[in-house]
Amino acid sequence: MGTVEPQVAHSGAVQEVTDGFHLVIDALKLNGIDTIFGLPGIPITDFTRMAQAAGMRVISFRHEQNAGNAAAIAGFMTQKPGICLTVSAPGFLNGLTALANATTNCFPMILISGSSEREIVDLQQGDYEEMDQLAIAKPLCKAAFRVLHAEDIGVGVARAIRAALSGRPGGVYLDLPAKLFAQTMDAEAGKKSLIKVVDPAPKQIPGPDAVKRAVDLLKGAKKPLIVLGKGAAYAQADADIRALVEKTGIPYLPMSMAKGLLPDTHEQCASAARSFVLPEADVVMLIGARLNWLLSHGKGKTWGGKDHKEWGGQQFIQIDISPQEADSNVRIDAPLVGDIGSCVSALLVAIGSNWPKPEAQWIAAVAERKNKNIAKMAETLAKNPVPMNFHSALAVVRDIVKANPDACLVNEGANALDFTRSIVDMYKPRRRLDVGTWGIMGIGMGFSVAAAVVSGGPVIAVEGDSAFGFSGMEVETLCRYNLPVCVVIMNNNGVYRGTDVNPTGGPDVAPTVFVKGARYDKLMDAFGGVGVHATTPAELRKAMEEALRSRKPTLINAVIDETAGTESGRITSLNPTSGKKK
Ligand SMILES: Cc1ncc(C[n+]2csc(CCOP(=O)(O)OP(=O)(O)O)c2C)c(N)n1
Ligand SMILES: [Mg+2]
Repeated sequence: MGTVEPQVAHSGAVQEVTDGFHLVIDALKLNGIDTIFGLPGIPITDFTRMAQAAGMRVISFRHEQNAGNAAAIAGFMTQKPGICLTVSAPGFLNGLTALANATTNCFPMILISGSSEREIVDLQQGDYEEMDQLAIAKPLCKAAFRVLHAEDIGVGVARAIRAALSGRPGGVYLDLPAKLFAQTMDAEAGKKSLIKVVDPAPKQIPGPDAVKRAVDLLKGAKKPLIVLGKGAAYAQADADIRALVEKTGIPYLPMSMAKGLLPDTHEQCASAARSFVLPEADVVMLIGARLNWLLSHGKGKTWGGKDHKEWGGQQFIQIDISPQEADSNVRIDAPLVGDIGSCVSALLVAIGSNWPKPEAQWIAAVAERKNKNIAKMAETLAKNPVPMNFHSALAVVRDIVKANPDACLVNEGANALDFTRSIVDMYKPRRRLDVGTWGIMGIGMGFSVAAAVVSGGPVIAVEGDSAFGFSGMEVETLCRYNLPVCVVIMNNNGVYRGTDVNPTGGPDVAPTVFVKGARYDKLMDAFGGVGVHATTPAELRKAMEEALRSRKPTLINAVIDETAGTESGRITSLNPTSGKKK
């Protein structure tokens, strides 16, 4: 229990007192939270010092958005809420994008922000960094709380933890006005006011009827398919999920961040036959995957519909912790509501030990497509064009990840994202960390820092040159904490490509184009890390091997053919096109 200097009470007796600073730290520690990602300033500078003095790991960033992204992904990796700590108004706003992104992705995090004086803020009298932060945070997170009195800190922290972790996880905002930190109270009473949260993410057992309905539907399937989402990865029910996939023998598709839940090289993995299995399947079991845009809303041509709105012929089983998820886009025939671990283990019991494997014809058809596409990809990967392109560079990354299956792979960009997702196989759960539901740029260095801090192991970050720019200053953070992160920048001179020209012939370059031949590696040199300029796959391989061996913060500027990418990577079709004839 942290206490401040003893105070002499009127009676002359010495009274141990504590204060808001110490109570927040004690409340977090009591709940097993040992790391804070943040950025100091008024009113939380002393908080960061005291947290470090109390034995917490305090990781300071150069911009709050990166600290917030770090907290969010730490939450995803550990099932403990990641903590992001920011100063009032501008710092808070900088953290807010990460909080909203965490909520969208169902990552548990708590954004703790200092705020200015309530009396002044509420009368809009122009305080230092004045802002009604609670009101602004509310629509962007799962829950938002403010604590005004030291004796309520225990409850405030407990409520934030429960809200972040229970049910569908998400982002929580905790507003701590400056005055709270200095408030004192009797240390013993303070200690008693803290809450160690019991069972913060209670199991939610699915109803037996719902389990039976799901199993009956699966039993009748001729061409079943399982889709694993990042909810399935988050659940940490890895062995049971694998058992369910293997006992049923059903082909499965991992969504991006579910890659590695089973090794991508698993014989039932249908990733390489995605465009075949989605329209062909008759019963699809979604495990922690939502039918949002990433799955074309469960309808349209991707699913065998004739136009973009028509449903395919599939029937769906959806395992989700939220009872409101079913029917969000198309009919869900068998919703299975509960936590994924409980749902999957209930299914395992229900399917028993002699579940019939899917029809051989279906398995063979999937295998044929898959093997054809894998062979085609192998041919492309074997080429060694000059200049290097995404494929020849990623063939190297693929080998390095295979040799280091425990490494986390952070990934953002457009082409740099899509090609990496399809080329680089993952072998272990929760190792692939990427742009998630929103396809957001800027997660790169925040995720990398957190992945290294949380796992203690190596991290490889494959970054588009544009994507990297959103959080690039955090390479200093990588160096400051000496983190084993190897950043590989797929440098094609711009957003999607480096070839656009200004149609007016004016002096400004096109909006998608950057400085040609930029040397991102020199950024790393500036802070004492290892910077490497790589123009061939051999140079890239050597630099990556060395980075993984040395565990030194490394940035490799991989020079990629500037003509190699496509507009928006694989989602070109989402670009609105002008209705006006050219
Ligand atoms: C916060 C945010 N801003 C903008 C975008 C739009 N956007 C999508 S991908 C991308 C960058 C693509 O370029 P790069 O990272 O260099 O990848 P490349 O396709 O060139 O490999 C941008 C700006 C976004 N997704 N998120
Ligand atoms: Mg680029």
